[in-house]
Amino acid sequence: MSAKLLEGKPASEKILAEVAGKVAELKAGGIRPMLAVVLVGEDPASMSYVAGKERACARLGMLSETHRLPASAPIGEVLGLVAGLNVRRDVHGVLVQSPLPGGLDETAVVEAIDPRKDVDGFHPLNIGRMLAGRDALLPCTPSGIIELLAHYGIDPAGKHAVVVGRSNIVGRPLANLLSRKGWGGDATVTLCHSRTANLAHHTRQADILIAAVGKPGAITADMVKDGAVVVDVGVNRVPDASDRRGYRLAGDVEFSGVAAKASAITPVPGGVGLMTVAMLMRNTVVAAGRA
Ligand code: L34
Repeated sequence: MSAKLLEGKPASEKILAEVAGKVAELKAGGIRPMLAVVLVGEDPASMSYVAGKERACARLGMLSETHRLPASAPIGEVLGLVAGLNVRRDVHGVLVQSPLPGGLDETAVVEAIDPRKDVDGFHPLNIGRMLAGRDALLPCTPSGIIELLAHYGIDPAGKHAVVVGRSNIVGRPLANLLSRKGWGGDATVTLCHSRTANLAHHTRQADILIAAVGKPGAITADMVKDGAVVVDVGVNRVPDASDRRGYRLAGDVEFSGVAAKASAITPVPGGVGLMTVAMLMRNTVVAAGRA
């Protein structure tokens, strides 16, 4: 089998076009959607993702502002910044880029964000609403994966989806969305992680295999069933002297071997990452529309 490439570009462009329409409606009503991003420290990958989010806002005619703090910023300063953004009427979405530098309590920061402005969907109120199957701001990477599958006509209903990785950002919420009732869900889900015994035994059962491990080459061809749909969430920087940046991007999936076996596979870059940004834009206009 040779896999179909599930490119993020067409799927994300369709969502961004819808979002652009909503931005126009909001502007006609006197509301200009605004995303505020908090970036603590100078992690190069985080700086690049945040730049991508700013570009997406600008392209759609939305406002954005990025608040940069040094890695040495005390927790009180981060919390104070968030508190200020919470009460600003012109700010509709607030996002604190993860990971925070060591020593800063990520949970405390996330819980300080006004749930109505929590466009990452990380606040416990939004997580709880998601778990209960209610309307909520949903986390961007997991909801982006659901949208990506739908765009390519892949319906998880009745399929066995195996998620590898249990992070709060991706694996855990994605397992929930795939198993929930109705559109984009209805899958039977297995959630694997670093303590899973015989990982390959589980991944080989997957009709839809999602790799969200953060380790290049973690999923190899022998771990994949013939004809499986493979979604690669990893964005790993691998040192590469032949690249002008000194690194290249690699997913969690050993691409060439797995692509030979799978029926469909997402590329890295150009796959899930683009969906994450598109869903963030959608959440921001949703939050602005409710303001
Ligand atoms: N708070 N922290 C918070 N919210 C998020 O939604 C994120 N995430 C993850 C890391 N921390 C976060 C992101 O924004 C991962 N992530 C993210 C966003 C965009 C891209 C990848 C990850 C992306 O655009 N990837 C491009 C390549 C980017 C590059 O060249 O480095 C791609 O095509 O995959």
